[in-house]
Amino acid sequence: MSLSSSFSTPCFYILFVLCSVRLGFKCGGQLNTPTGVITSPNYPNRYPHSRSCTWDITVPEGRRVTLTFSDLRLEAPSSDLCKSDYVEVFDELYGTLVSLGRWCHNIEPPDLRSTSNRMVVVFRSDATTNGNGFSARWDVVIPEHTFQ
Ligand SMILES: [Ca+2]
Repeated sequence: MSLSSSFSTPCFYILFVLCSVRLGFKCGGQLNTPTGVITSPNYPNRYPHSRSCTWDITVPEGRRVTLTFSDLRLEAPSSDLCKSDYVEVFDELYGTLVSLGRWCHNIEPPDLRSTSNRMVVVFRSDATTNGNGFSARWDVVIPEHTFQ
């Protein structure tokens, strides 16, 4: 049996999906719990190449999201632009996602806070060189001031 024909069997496909999950090829997702931890695939071991993960955190209307990094060790960039491997965090402002910043190498982001009830975290790695990745915790908070 050739590799291509064995790959097309349902059994092989299920094994492929299970292995992909186990090896951290699947990442990101919709998150709606009040608190939790986001890590790069395979953390604290080295993350795989060519990954793109998006975590979309949504908390109840009127609440805010804080994000606190406890570790960040990504590939050192060749320039200061974080183009190879990076973590980028977005806030939703009037229905549009606005970047709060992009971080790479070992520069840990400051504690971040959304202005809405949604925060989006994106992790990207390119095809060469990796690191141990990152770990960050999000929490739901009640804003001190409400203008209603
Ligand atoms: Ca890389």
